[in-house]
Amino acid sequence: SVLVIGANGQIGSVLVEYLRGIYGLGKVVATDIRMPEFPTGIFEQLDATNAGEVAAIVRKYGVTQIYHLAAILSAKGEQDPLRTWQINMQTYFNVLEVARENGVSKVFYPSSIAVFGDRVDALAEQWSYLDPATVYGISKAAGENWSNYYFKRYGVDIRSLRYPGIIGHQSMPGGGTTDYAVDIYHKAVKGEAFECFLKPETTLPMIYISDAMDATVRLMEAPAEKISVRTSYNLAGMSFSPQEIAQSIQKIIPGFDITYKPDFRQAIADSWPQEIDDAQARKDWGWRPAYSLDKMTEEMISELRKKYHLVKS
Ligand code: VAH
Repeated sequence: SVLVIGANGQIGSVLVEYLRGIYGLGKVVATDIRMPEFPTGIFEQLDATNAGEVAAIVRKYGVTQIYHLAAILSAKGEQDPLRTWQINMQTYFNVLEVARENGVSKVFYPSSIAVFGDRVDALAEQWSYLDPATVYGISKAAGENWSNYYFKRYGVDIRSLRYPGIIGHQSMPGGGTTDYAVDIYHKAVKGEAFECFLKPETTLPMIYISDAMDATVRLMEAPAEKISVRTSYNLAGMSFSPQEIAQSIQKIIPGFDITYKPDFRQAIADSWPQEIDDAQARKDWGWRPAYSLDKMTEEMISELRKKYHLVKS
């Protein structure tokens, strides 16, 4: 079976459905700290900071792959730094040890563009220096190095992607700095104005959820000998600023209005690169993004209009 930890999250909730489509409903075990209102398949309540609980689930379902999608994100993580570090690291140590002790064949570890800091200017390369500005980014950079350690010392086959900001219509993000790029579509579709917590020209690396899912499974399905990066692969979809995504939306919803009221998240965004060089992922396992900003906008608006029952009759 495939175990997803953090199945209620922005990525986890979409990844569970994507994996069920590939491996079958009975082969994917979704878990999170709270039961969802409407489970759509096998779901177990799991506090991943508890090693015994993680081990019990792995044994109960004969887990062969673990996707670790639980973490406190960049903005929320700054409210209580030591708790963020403790939760983000303890959950991952439990995954690493349970995988090692139970012969789990593959582990997916999500890293982030948040591992890059002020030493990187506009373009983040695969081996750029990591000086993360947030506790979340510090925990992700540490997790990358632990992944590399468990691969080299114990042979645990851990694979990882540095996700850009992920944008999708299926789930709401929580506590991130890139979350504005999801909220903006919901407001536009409902005919509401959007107040953006970043400056209009703040360009950030982003990726559409479908491309993120495709990249994740493509990486996990690649032959082990193709994987040359055991910390974490840079992954790029597209880069845009709030004013550019607003302009993309206004091509379909001309009356859409945006205002700007930068808050503490501006400093987090300013510490991140504007562009990502993902040449290594393209070379090693054939990564190619399929979505441009306008193609994503078209799909986000049409999907959200359905979700809000606003489809033009
Ligand atoms: C965040 N969406 O904003 C997450 C992600 C690239 C950003 O790590 O914290």
